[in-house]
Amino acid sequence: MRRPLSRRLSTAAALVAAAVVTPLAAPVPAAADGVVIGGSPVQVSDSPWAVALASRDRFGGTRAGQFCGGAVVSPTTVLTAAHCLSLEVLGAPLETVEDLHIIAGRNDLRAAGGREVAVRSVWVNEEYDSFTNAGDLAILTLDKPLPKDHVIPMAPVGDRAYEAGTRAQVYGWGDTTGQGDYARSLRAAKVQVLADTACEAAYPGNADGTYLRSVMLCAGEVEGGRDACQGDSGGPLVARGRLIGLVSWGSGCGQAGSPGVYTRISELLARMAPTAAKGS
Ligand code: 4AZ
Repeated sequence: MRRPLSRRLSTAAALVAAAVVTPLAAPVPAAADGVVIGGSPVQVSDSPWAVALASRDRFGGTRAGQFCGGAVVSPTTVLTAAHCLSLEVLGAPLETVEDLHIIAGRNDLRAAGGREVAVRSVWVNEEYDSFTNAGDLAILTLDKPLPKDHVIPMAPVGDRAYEAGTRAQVYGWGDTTGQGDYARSLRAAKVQVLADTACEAAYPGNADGTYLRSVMLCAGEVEGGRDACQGDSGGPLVARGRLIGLVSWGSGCGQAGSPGVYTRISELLARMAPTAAKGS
């Protein structure tokens, strides 16, 4: 049975609401599609916390309606990007999208397998600024719990996983070439956490956007070539086995001098309850 989405505030969401607030600068929002540039296929069984966000009603059934990514942080909680749920991306108000669901445990979007779980409620960060892209976070509460082994811990404030030079991987079913060649199967690209100064230099506040180190995370390769892209938005950036970012925005995909920008997970945790901040 289909149920309309609501924007009921969960406890976690309320905590986050209190938290992710503010920041603000000016970038170019990431699109509704996602692509991992310069990546290679991975088994979703090895990264079960990487899920697809989908609506066949809005995006058609060819690729099971996939349009963004998400990260499983509790059996019933998936983090994604706020911009994935915008009118611009959905082409309709969120409240009217009745078949929003996540797809877990499925490598090939054109095959069966894994599970599709309806989204029961959605919390979109009220502070998300579609012009600046700051606060690009939404929390989905699932209708039924996923197995516990799907959950990835979030890296707390001060975790070494955020240090520049740390190897990371970004996951998604997005465009793999920048030409609209959307992946059938989950892919991952090896990137590294870059110094905030790299993104501040790339996105100082011009038309491409403004990088805000307090709420965003910079990752990619200095020479380009490996990056997230359209369709990967909302998907996980993982380092040291922990979630450090969500695909958010950037200028193009995989271009030298234009790193990927991610929603910084520690910002979220820092504003949540102490127990959550410990990653438990
Ligand atoms: C997008 O449009 C998008 N290269 C996502 C990530 C990046 C650029 C665009 C980063 O969804």
